[in-house]
Amino acid sequence: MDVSSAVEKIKSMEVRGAGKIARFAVATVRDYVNNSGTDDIKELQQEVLEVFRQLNESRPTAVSLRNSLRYVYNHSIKQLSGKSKSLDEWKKQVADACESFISKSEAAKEQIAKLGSDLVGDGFSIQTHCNSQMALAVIIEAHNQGKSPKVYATESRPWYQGHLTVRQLAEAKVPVTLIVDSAVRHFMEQVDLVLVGADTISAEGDLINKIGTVQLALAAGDAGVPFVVCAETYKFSPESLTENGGGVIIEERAAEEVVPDPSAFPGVDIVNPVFDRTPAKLIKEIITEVGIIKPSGAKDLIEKEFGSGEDLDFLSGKE
Ligand code: RI2
Repeated sequence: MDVSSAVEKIKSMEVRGAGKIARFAVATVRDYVNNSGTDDIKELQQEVLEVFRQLNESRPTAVSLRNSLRYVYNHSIKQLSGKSKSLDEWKKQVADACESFISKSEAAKEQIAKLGSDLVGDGFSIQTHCNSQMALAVIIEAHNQGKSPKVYATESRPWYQGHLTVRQLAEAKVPVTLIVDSAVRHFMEQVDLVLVGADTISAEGDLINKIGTVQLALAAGDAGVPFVVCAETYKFSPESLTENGGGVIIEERAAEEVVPDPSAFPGVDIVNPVFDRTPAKLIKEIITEVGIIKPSGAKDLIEKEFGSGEDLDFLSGKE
C-alpha cells in the first residue's frame, strides 16, 4: 500500500485504536523501504523521514503513533547514521526495527492481559468505554481463566466504537450489555471495576482517551469503584516531560460525525472533540507490560523507557 493510502486509512479511522495505528504505521514504513526502487541511501533516508512525518500527522492525539516511529528511528536510522552500510543492509535494519516494534507490541498485549486479569475477581461486573484492545484483552483473559466477568459497554458516540466492543465480547462468549454513554453513573452501582484503554498518558499520570472517559472516571470515583487504565509503555508521552501540561493535542473531527446534516441546525455550532483528559487523581492504577503502576509513577516510567527526551526532535532528521 502506498503511503498516502495508509495515511488516509488512519485519518478516516478505517484503521483505528491507538495500538493498531502504531503497528499499521510501522508496517507502512517497512513496506515503503522494502519496495523502494532508489539506489541512493541518502535519498532513501530523506524519503523515510518524510514518510514518518506524513504518518505522524495523520492523527494528532495518540502518542503511540509517534512512539512507534521513534522506536524505528532509534533502532535503525539513528544507529546507522555515519556508518557505511550497503543499501540492502540499511533497508534490512529499518525493516527489522519495524518488525521488532510489531512483535513487542503484540507481546505487550499478552503481558497486560495476564497482569490485568489478576485485578478481576470472580463474577466481576466491568464497565468499559470505546473499543480498547488492551482492556478487552484483560477481560477476555479473565473470562478464559473461568472468572465469569460481565461487561457494560458504552456506545461511545459519535463513532460508536462500542458496537465493535460488544460484538468482540459476544464473539468471545463474554456476557455483555450495551448502554448509552449517559448511563455510566446509573450502572456504576452494579460495577466492580472500570477498565479503559489509553491514547496517551502524560508524565503527570493524566490519561487522554476517548471523549467521555473523564465522566466515567468521575462516576467511578463517586461510586467508589476502581478506575484502571490498560496501556502499553509506548502510550506514555516523553514530550510531556518537557511541555507544560503534557502538550497533547485533542483531535477535533467533523460535525457530520455528530449529526449527518449540520445545515439542518441553522445557527448552531456543532463541535466534536474526540478525546478528553482524565486527571491522575481519578485513576487507581495503570496496567503496563512492565508492571502495574500508580499514575504518580508515570514520570519514572517515561524516563526509564525513553530517556531524558533528547530524541524528541527525531522527525526533523537532525542528529
Ligand atoms: P487500544 C481509541 O481511539 C480509544 O480511545 C481507545 O481507548 C484507544 O484508542 C486505545 O485503544 P480511536 O482510534 O490501543 O477509536 O487499547 O479514536 O486498542
